[in-house]
Amino acid sequence: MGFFSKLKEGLTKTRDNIVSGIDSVFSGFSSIDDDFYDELEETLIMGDIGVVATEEILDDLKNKVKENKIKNPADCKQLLIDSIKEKMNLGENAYEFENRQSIVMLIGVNGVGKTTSVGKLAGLLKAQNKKVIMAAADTFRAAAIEQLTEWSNRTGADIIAQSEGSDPAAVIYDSIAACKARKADVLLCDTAGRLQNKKNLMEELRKIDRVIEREYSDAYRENLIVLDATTGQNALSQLREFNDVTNITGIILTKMDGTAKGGIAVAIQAEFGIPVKYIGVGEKVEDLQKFDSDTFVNALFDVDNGSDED
Ligand SMILES: Nc1nc2c(ncn2[C@@H]2O[C@H](COP(=O)(O)OP(=O)(O)OP(=O)(O)O)[C@@H](O)[C@H]2O)c(=O)[nH]1
Ligand SMILES: [Mg+2]
Repeated sequence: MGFFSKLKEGLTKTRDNIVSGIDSVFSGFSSIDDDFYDELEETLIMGDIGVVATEEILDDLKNKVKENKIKNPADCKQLLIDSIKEKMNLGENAYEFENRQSIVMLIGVNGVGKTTSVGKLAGLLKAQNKKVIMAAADTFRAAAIEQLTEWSNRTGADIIAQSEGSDPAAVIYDSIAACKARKADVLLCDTAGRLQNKKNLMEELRKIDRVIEREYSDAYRENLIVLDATTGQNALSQLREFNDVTNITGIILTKMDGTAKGGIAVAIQAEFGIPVKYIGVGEKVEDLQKFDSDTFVNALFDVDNGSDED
């Protein structure tokens, strides 16, 4: 199955959750009035689109309705789709790190898919003939290092690891040395999701930051937070916490296969202005792709995507 089909299938529950509700609003009203907008608002919020995004989308829709003198609720659907697409457009430099000598940190709470995403990203970059090194900076448990070693075998990306319990900043230090010696393009860093509290997390990330500043200050920095879509609104509070302690430059949204809460992608982007850069729809190396607002919203609304249908 191709990525679009998988995404579309993965978003089935989300679609049922949001789109069927929207469709019934569009068909249940004969005129565009306050009740119509209220009903639409409730449906979007129930679909995990979030309060902030919903308000912005509705303001935009109201303007478009006025401008185009639209009278029929059914004619609003396409305007709504367009408005969500615009909202989710990435900035131009979203993937700049791929073309630079860069260091990419993957952070996030326990079990969201950090290690898996490091492996999948390594696969994507290897396919572009990049020289990739993975840093096993989750030293909390031996299994994490083994898990990343498997991804190294699978993708052919190098791995730098120390033993369980060692200092994550020391692993980063070694990895930077390896990057310089081997002239690597991208350093992908796995991190631990089990830090007990915000203070520990802050200290660990600061220490890593200091090592990078000292040893690799010319590297392009990318800090990606990994969020599990199935956690819905909880993902927003995780992002808030991490954003307080470090400069998050993008989001990897995992487990978009089979969740009813895929609308969270829209909420996150609107609320924080931080782009969703990748989405995961499964456990295999090919199940991570760059986020594309057209593809995503088309899959969400079941609009045919001629270019990538399979
Ligand atoms: N269905 C699905 N499963 C995923 C996806 N991404 C990751 N997983 C699974 O989620 C589980 C946790 O993934 P990990 O990569 O180990 O998560 P982690 O954030 O590194 O976890 P810790 O190291 O324990 O903090 C694994 O079983 C993965 O296979 C996805 O996009 N879809
Ligand atoms: Mg892990």
